[in-house]
Amino acid sequence: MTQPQIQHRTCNICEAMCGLIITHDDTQVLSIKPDPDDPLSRGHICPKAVALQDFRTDPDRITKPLRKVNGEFVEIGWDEALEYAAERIRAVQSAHDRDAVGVYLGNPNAHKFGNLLNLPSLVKAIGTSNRYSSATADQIPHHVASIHMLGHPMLIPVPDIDRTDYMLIIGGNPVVSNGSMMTAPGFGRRIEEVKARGGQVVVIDPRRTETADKASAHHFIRPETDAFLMLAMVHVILDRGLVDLGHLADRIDGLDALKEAIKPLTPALAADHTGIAQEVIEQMATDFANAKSAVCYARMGASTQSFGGLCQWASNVLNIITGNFDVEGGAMFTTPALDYVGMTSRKGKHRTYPERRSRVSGQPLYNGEFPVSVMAEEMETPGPGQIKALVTVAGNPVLTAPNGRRIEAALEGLDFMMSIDIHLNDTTRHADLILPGTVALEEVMYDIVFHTFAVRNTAAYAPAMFAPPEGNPQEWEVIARLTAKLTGANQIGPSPDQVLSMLLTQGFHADQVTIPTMQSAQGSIDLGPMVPNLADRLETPEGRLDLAPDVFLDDLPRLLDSTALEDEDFPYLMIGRRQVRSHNSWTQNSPRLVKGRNRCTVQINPVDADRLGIADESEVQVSGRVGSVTLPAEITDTMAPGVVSIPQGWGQRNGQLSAATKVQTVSINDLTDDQRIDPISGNAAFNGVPVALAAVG
Ligand SMILES: Nc1nc2c(c(=O)[nH]1)N[C@H]1C(S)=C(S)[C@@H](COP(=O)(O)OP(=O)(O)OC[C@H]3O[C@@H](n4cnc5c(=O)[nH]c(N)nc54)[C@H](O)[C@@H]3O)O[C@H]1N2
Ligand SMILES: Nc1nc2c(c(=O)[nH]1)N[C@H]1C(S)=C(S)[C@@H](COP(=O)(O)OP(=O)(O)OC[C@H]3O[C@@H](n4cnc5c(=O)[nH]c(N)nc54)[C@H](O)[C@@H]3O)O[C@H]1N2
Ligand code: SF4
Ligand SMILES: [Mo]
Repeated sequence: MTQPQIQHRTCNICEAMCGLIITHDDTQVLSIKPDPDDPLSRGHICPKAVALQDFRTDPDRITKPLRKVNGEFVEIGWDEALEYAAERIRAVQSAHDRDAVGVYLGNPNAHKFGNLLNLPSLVKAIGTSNRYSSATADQIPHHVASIHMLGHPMLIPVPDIDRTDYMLIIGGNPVVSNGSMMTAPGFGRRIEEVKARGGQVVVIDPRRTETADKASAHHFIRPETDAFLMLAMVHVILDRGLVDLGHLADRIDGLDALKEAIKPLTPALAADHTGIAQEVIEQMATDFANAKSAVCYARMGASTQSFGGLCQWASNVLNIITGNFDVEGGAMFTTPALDYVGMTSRKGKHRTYPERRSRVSGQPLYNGEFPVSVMAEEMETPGPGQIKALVTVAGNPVLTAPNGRRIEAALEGLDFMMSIDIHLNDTTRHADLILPGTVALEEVMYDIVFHTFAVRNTAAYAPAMFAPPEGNPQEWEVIARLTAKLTGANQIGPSPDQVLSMLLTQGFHADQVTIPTMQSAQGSIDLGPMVPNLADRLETPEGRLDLAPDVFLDDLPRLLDSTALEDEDFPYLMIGRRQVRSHNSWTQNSPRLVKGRNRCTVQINPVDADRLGIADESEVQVSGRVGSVTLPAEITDTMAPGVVSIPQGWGQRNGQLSAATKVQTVSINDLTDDQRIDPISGNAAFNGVPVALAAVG
């Protein structure tokens, strides 16, 4: 055994980028502790950080290429595997067309620097327009709002929570999730600090969440009615002459069109739809406008719903018309060391959006990707452009996409499927070939994406801590080698380190942030709080900010027509839930994370449970248009009446990954409906799914 060594690195599991201090020797991790001096996370970690080591030593981890022969996976060599992959991809394309090979990229890629740098070349080499990712199960409404209002999908407003006086949180549970499109580790402490300086945090959620418990106030809302609420607040602010466009005033267009468009969106109407009293809505609007600084933050609950596009637009409008955009304490824009927006600038370019529409049901394409909701129909529906083969990289759509079992059935009909993954799970078990990936501790760490969304500018780099399993190339190299096989190149491109060094010279902190300075820093480098900068960075062709893009105004009639009528067959509304000790669908094999009672329960309000004769912990059948599941009830007044919640990420049917849980759990996406979609952005509407409940036995 070698002498213990210490490495500072940021955690790659969720978006929070917590600073870690890891003690290790040549073969194993000895301890994982929070870095108290990290300028962003300030000593915060969650239980998942310690599990980082488990993903490396997981006995079920795939470490050799697996090829399916007569229905059984057999180990094969790397050269043979890459050769086979390239040959099958090209064979399917020769038999059909280039678009016959679909690509699905999952969430872990966003945290894997080498993948992010190399996947675009792989996708280009495959040459397909059938591209999908978890982004349309998650966040595309944010990008769509930024594209239409600010001109660039990655110019994302981030709440300046550390200086705000009033924060309105709509459909986010950052005390559990640690923030999303808002990297904000230790959110509970950050809320305490807002309150300690005399500010307020108000939470709007159909569930009284862990975040709501720490906030100054919480209001239940009927799922999918948030656009009514936010637009009614805008209505009040306009009506009472509380508008203040601040320093961006001479760059903002569309105020008159906005005024006209939202006339019908009154607080009385919003009260009807949301279930929040009219006086409360009016008070929230005036409090927001009168606060020294304020910020509205609308997330998952407001984006993965039928009005996701309108919600993200409305949230931006609230911040802009109250002078809380690009100013301290409001919604601000980061200046990261790796300037992704600058690298991909659209300044002066006229483009039309959506870029395309999908073949079968005409859903919009943004950022070069079709909505994951249409992936099944694109596999099932014959004709030119039909998906006949699929490549997944770090994704598990059978458990994470709406109506995932429809995707699962469609996978069975493919001519070829391959996955780059570390697990055999409900998605990858359908592959003809699995190439093993490498885990975080075997790779360099630099976060390209989440520095762009962080509430404070920092930069951190760490080299790989361990070698990959014997014979396994680093994952970026697997991707690069497959690309080379497809293009016929006899060499792979530069290493992630080489690319990073180059990109940092073009960023906002080129003088201060290089790989050597980050390595000698012993933890994250502090680059300070966010600073106003939007005036020079607007990416619309004319460099102006549009308050009232047509794409949103044109969707208002659909909102106004939506009725709160109850569906007789499915009278309850289902929403999702995130949990502290799991991450999406892939951490359920870590014994230290899954230990304890079964957390895959349906939460039901006591009044509803009473009416249905459902006892706590008894089995309940939950059914919707696409499927039905049975799981234990958890009766709790944290749920709004009429709304039930099931956690996401469970329900692995393949025995292997559920070994650690011992109990059979269910997947919420056996119930979510691929036909429920936000037509503006194409995002899946996971929330507000109509369901029926019945006691079992
Ligand atoms: N109903 C409902 N559905 C949801 C959500 C919800 O709130 N409600 N949330 C949505 C959101 S926000 C997201 S981001 C998506 C996520 O959707 P996905 O990205 O499809 O799913 P993950 O669970 O993140 O699956 C990650 C996959 O990557 C593999 N993996 C993990 N680490 C590595 C690695 O280092 N290398 C490789 N090659 N593979 C790795 C895992 O084994 C797993 O197969 O789910 C969405 N689905
Ligand atoms: N522990 C843990 N942390 C995670 C993850 C994880 O799986 N586990 N996943 C990571 C990922 S990929 C992401 S994208 C982020 C997401 O992070 P968040 O955006 O914080 O997501 P959730 O925790 O799902 O919170 C969504 C909230 O919306 C509420 N909600 C549902 N429907 C509605 C509605 O119609 N209106 C309103 N107002 N609220 C509604 C839900 O009750 C829930 O409290 O979390 C990340 N962090
Ligand atoms: S909050 Fe997220 S980044 Fe921080 S330790 Fe937990 S999983 Fe890692
Ligand atoms: Mo996500």
